[in-house]
Amino acid sequence: MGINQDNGTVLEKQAQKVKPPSLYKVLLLNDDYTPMEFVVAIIREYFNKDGETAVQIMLAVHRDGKGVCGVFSKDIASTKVELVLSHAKKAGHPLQCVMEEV
Ligand code: TYC
Repeated sequence: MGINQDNGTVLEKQAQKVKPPSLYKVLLLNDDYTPMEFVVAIIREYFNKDGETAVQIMLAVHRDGKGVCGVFSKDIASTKVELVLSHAKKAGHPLQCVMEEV
């Protein structure tokens, strides 16, 4: 069932059940060993923040135990988590990164 156009095409009405894609926060978790400069570099590289913003986010994580670096679609969030974890592991730091539905 659809709306007939005079050029012969039919526009189907979108089903009401279609939902907007879920969004996910990507968070860094604090630990006692990862150097502050490394965390700042990670935030700049993977979350596209300037130096000042990256320092603020890092200090908030250091103080509060965790902090949001950005909000993304599920696929992008999960890719960011994997890239951050793999970079930290390769560098020998225990930095943890997780995603959480908004
Ligand atoms: N707490 C760490 C230190 O004192 C710094 C740090 C900040 C580690 C944020 C992880 O997600 C983190 N060196």
